[in-house]
Formats: sequence, structure tokens, C-alpha cells
Amino acid sequence: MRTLLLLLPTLLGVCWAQYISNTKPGRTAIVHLFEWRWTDIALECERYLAPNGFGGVQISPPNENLVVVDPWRPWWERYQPISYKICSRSGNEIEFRDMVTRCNNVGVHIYVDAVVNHMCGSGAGFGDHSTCGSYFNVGKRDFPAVPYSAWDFNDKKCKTTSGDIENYSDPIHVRDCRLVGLVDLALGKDYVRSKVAEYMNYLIDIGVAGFRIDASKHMWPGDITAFLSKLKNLNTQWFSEGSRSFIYQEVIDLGGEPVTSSEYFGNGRVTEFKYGTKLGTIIRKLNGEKMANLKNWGESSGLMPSDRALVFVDNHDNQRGHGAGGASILTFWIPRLYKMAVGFMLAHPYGFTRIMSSYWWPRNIQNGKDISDWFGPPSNSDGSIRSVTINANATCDNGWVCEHRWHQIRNMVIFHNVVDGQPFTNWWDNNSSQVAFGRGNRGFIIFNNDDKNLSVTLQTGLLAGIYCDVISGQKEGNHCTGMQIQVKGDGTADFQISSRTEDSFVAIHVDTKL
Ligand code: QV4
Ligand code: CA
Repeated sequence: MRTLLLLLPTLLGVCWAQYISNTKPGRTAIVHLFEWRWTDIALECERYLAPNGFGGVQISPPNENLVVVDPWRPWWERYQPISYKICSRSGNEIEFRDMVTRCNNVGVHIYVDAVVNHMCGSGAGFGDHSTCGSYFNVGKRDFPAVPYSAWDFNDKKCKTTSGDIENYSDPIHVRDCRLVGLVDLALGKDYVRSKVAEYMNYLIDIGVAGFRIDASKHMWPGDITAFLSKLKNLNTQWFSEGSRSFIYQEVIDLGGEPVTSSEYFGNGRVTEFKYGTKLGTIIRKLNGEKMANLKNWGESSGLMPSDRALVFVDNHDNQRGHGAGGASILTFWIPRLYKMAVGFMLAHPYGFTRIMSSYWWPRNIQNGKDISDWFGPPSNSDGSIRSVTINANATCDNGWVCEHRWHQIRNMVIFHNVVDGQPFTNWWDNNSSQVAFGRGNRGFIIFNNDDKNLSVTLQTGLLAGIYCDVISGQKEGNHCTGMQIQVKGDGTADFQISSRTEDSFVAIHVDTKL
């Protein structure tokens, strides 16, 4: 009995810890630096992310993958593993270790995209080399650099004629058959679970803080539990004794399929794809939606429990038509509405937030589909990824979009840190798409997504004073570079937002008080 009592906190700790982001106190959002090189991420942690309060970086898969040559080096080749060697277009293991160390040293943590449901595609024709030169033979299911052999794949277990997932309404297809031809690992086997855990533990020892578990929908929740239970605690050079990896599982659940997000809650957080899909629908005003409908945003509007959700406006798939969400998803291609959506997400208390940071590609939509959806990151003719260059005004160049460096988004990441833990208060709407809300006595935001000007006096919950709007500018020294808002003695303030401005929202918080 005594041992059981002593064990209980440890067991509970193990049960609960994977929902905690492991970001430093006061740092409450992470950014996906999609396809960035490790050397650039190390610099970005030091020169930008740490000073601006970002908590961490989701990186592209670091392991060795198939080199796809037709089409030429698509971004998606990185979702076709060949081995667990740390060796990809983003850099080698030395560069990876240097990035993790330097980012951790400035309090910005690294979250790895772990592709462990499958290895590369079974079909020939895309390419037959790997990023580190490891030999493989996908037809024979031979990946000696792990090693995996035919025994380690689900081919016999899958009952479809093609061997691929044919029907998403059959959970057995979804878990035991090949996702778009990608050879499916037999995670029911202890050997395979051990190899996956060995890879993840190797990264934990280097100092990573957590994992995005790719294609979680295609793994049985219990198999994920099994390999997660083999993981070590985080490296105590940067994390407190007993810290567990932050886990967020990629499950696309928009409703209507038998496989649901809730099956995965026991393992960690889950990507809430309804968030960006619904928010996009509302901000685009599709199907008669209006921002006033955001009043009950969260669990009561049909989203999963907040403490299980990883939220985002768009991700690397649905910004280019992969995955799910479709036409309602907002992206950097529609900057005015996109900034409002990211602003809303970062002002609102629901979920753990991830910001998308993209590269530019020659988008070419034909009959509703982007035929350039495969286009890889800015690269040189030898396929190497081009580095991110920074302009004098802090934006990116060389093909990199860097939404996280748009001042409106950067300032809202700071807003999100400043209002952390504060209640959702003082909601106001005009029953159309002019809405406002506060976060206790620490921050207030107001949007005008109507086709008419806004002019209103509202209770902000803030102490009297002059505050700098962080969307049109910010506080610098003792003045505002953009608009300033006067909060009167009773906590109210007057707001005016034209329907024609590029940024039709205003946000103030306690750290912008003059
Ligand atoms: C092709 C045919 C198949 C055929 C196969 C035969 O299309 O019908 O069976 O050949 O070999 C690429 C190609 C795809 C090709 C496949 C296998 O696009 O045409 O199949 O390779 O060679 C990314 C891309 C995919 C890409 C994959 C691997 O989105 O297009 O496939 O990488 O390179 C579902 C899942 C969800 C998933 C989402 C996209 O539930 O888990 O689809 N999201 C994650 C990642 C995503 C990644 C994967 C999963 C796979 O976020 O980026 O897919 O790791 O909703
Ligand atoms: Ca599977």
C-alpha cells in the first residue's frame, strides 16, 4: 500500500505531463518554421524568437528521407522516412544539435515532427535515393539503416485489395493499410515500438521538448501509448527533473468519420482541425456566418476540450489544399483576413497555439486545385535549401514569408503571453461582424469585419490610461508608433475602425500603457 501511495504521484505525473507544452513561463505559443534549415532556426531563436516571447519551434522532420526527383524535391518528400538518422535537407546532426542547444539556451524549445506511422511510398518512380545515402528497397520492405524488414510492416494485416486505405469509414483500413501508398509500420510489434522510441529518445537526449506525432489517425491509440511509455524524461540540462515530452497528435477530425480525436486524448493533445476550418468560415463570412457567432467559441461551439487542443489557423498541409479543411482555410495569401484570424486566436484563451510560418510558392489554382501544391522550399539548383534573409524592416526575403515576423502577428504573440491565465470578459458584438472582448484587466481587442465603419464606446476592463494599439504600431519608449487608445476612469474607451483599413482590428494590453 505504501509503495502504491508513493507511486501514485509519479503515475499521475506520467499521465498528465504530456499535455504541458514545456515552454518557459510567460511564453505561450510556438511557431512552425516549415522547411527551415537548422542553422537558420538557431539564429532565429537568438535574434528574434527569444526576444519576442516565442516559446518554441515546430521543425520539419529531421530524419533521413526519400529524395524525390519527380516532381523536383517536393516538400512532402520529408514525410517519406528511410531511416532515423538525423540527416535531411534542413541539415545534418551536428547542425541539429547546435540548433537545439542554442535555442534551449535562450529559452526557446524545439518540437520535432515525428513521422513514425510509415516509411516511404511503395510505388516506384518518385526517386530511389535517400538524403543520407542509406540503402533501402521498398519493394522488399527492407530498410537496413533502422533496420526494418518485411516482418515489421502491416501488409498481411491490411485486407484491402490495393493495400492502401480505401475507406475512411473503416477504422481498420485507416490504421492497418497504407496511407497514400506509404508502407505501413506494424506498431503492434514490440520491436517496431522500440525502434520508434529509440529514435525519439535519441532526440530527447539531444534536448528536444516534445513531438508532433504525424498521421496519428493512422495508428491505433494503444500503439501510440505503447511507444510513448518507452520515452525517457527530458534532458535535465534544460528541463526540470521528471519533465515529460509535450505530445500533440495529428488527427484530422472534422466529424463524420468513425475515428475521432477523443480516442487519442489519453496520449496527449490533439490537433483541433475544426478550429481553423470554422474560424476561416466565420471570418470569410461563408454560409451566412458572422463574427458575432464567435461569442461562445470553444467547447460550447463544438470544439474539443481546451486542455486537449493544439490550435492553428492553417498548417503546412491545408494552406496548399492537402489534408482537410478545404476552401475555408485562411492563409498568408489573404493577408487582411489572415491577420484577423491569427489575432483572434492569440487573443482568445482556447487551446495551445501554434503559428504557421511559410515560404512562397508559385500557387496555380486550376479547377479548385493548386497544381503547384508540391512545390518545395526556396532552394538552389543542387536542391539545397536557401537560407532565410532578413530585410531592414525585420521581414523575410529570399522566398520566405515569415508570418511570425509580421509585426501584427508578432505583437499578438506578445499579447497572448501578457493575458495568459486571464478570463474571457467584456464580450461585445453588433450582431454582425464587429466584435470585441477583453482578457480580465490585462488586454482588450476589437475587430471590424463589416463593410461599414465602426464607432463605439466599450468597457475594456483596463485601468485608466493611454495605451498603444499593437496592430497599427506599438509602444516605443514613451510613445505609440501607431494609434493610441484612451481608457477613461470607468474603464471604457472609444474605438473607431474604418471598414477600409488594411488592418481592421485594434489590440491593447497592460504592457503598452504609456
Ligand atoms: C501516390 C498516389 C497514391 C498511391 C501511391 C502509390 O497518390 O494514390 O497509392 O502513389 O505509391 C505523396 C504524394 C502522393 C503519393 C505518396 C506516396 O503526394 O501522391 O501517393 O507520396 O508516394 C504529405 C503529403 C502527401 C504525400 C506524403 C508523403 O500531404 O501528399 O504523399 O506527404 O510524401 C490525411 C491524413 C493526415 C495527412 C494528410 C495529408 O490523415 O495524416 O492526409 N497529414 C500528415 C502530414 C502530411 C503528410 C502525411 C501525413 C504523411 O501533415 O504532410 O503527407 O506523412 O488527412
Ligand atoms: Ca498505420
